[in-house]
Amino acid sequence: MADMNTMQEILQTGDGDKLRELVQSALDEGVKPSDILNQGLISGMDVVGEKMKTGEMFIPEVLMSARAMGNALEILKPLLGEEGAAAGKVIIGTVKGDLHDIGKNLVAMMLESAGLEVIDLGVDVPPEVFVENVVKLKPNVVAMSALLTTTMPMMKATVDAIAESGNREQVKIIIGGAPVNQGYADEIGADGYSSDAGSATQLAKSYCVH
Ligand code: B12
Repeated sequence: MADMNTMQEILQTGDGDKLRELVQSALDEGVKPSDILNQGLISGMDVVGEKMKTGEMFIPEVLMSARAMGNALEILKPLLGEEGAAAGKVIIGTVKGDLHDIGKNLVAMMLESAGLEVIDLGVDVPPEVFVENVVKLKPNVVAMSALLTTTMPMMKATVDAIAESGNREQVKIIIGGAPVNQGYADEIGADGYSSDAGSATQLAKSYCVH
């Protein structure tokens, strides 16, 4: 029998090859891809998130888990597509002037693993590039990351640019990154803020599932 607890444990060790094997054998046993995703991988990543908060796991280990999850997702992605379309579309990027992307990448991976379609615009993304992609891709959610106090104002500039383009009503805007908080989100007119990748996923999903 496929054992979801083992899957969660292997995810925490960051062993991508072993995790792929476990996912494949669960599929061979007839376990539904969405059950593997939710009970094995996402639950496993929840534990990783908790351990990160309590200081039991450090960033390099978290990244290894995230990468292992990415490996396993490669197997599941096409199969999940068969079960139902992505629950929503998110564009994500680190704002102009800011090159920090570890947190953004974690958030992007978690969103993907929650079944959302994620378009990653990368780092140093100017407001006009966010706007172009809102127009072109019509996402449900725009997610912005900033790690520097000097680049936080770019979040406001981006919210304003989206509003000026006439698309503000069509998207929800969420922000995150160490210097940012809920108060800042309110101040610049963003729809939401999350302090970590786990709650970012719940927030984004709440804006996607209709
Ligand atoms: C790694 C790092 C770097 C790396 C970045 C590598 C990379 N590929 O990202 C390098 C060495 C390149 C770097 C460069 C610089 N850095 Co730096 N860097 C850091 C460091 C040590 C860790 C950041 C990190 O990755 N954290 C781990 C991730 C997982 O956490 P996170 O990003 O906060 O993300 C989580 C949440 O915030 C949230 N989240 C993140 N994004 C989003 C988005 C959304 C939508 C949501 C909902 C949630 C969310 O979820 C994530 C996962 O839980 C921090 C110190 C620190 N402890 O934060 C300094 C820090 C951010 N850097 C700092 C500085 C000053 C710089 C430089 C200016 C240094 C210099 N003089 O050149 C340059 C700037 C370069 C630039 N233009 O961006 C300062 C910023 C000070 C400030 N208040 O502005 C810090 C705080 C260090 C310090 N104490 O001085 N840095």
